[in-house]
Amino acid sequence: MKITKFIGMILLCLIGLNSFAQLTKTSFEVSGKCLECKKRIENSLKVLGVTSADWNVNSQILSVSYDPKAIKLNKLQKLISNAGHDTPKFRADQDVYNSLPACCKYERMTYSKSKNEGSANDMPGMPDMSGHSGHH
Ligand SMILES: [Cu+2]
Repeated sequence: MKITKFIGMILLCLIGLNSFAQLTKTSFEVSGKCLECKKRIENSLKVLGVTSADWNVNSQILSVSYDPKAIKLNKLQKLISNAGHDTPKFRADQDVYNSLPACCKYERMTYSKSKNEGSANDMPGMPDMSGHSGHH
């Protein structure tokens, strides 16, 4: 594959550039299934500011090196979700997900839309004192 050589060359160049830019490394979960997904995910981050993106098909963890002055973490995740893959912050559009090849139909990430911290029924003093169950 010629393209891998090409990408390799680009990566080598970018490693050279690393000494100039202040890079941030981060990793987060990206939903995907196969090597096609890996290509899609990594290609979605071939943008200015991102120096490397590597998605692990087994752990579903994406490792990214990027220049925080050029691109924000939210933007990274948005780009990936635009490509059809769920990220912790952005859910891929259902239509985009539907258009993925059959092999790529990963399990959707679950998002807790609104965390109702305070429960509606506030019960004062829950009688749950562990180790105090002795009746006399
Ligand atoms: Cu796939």
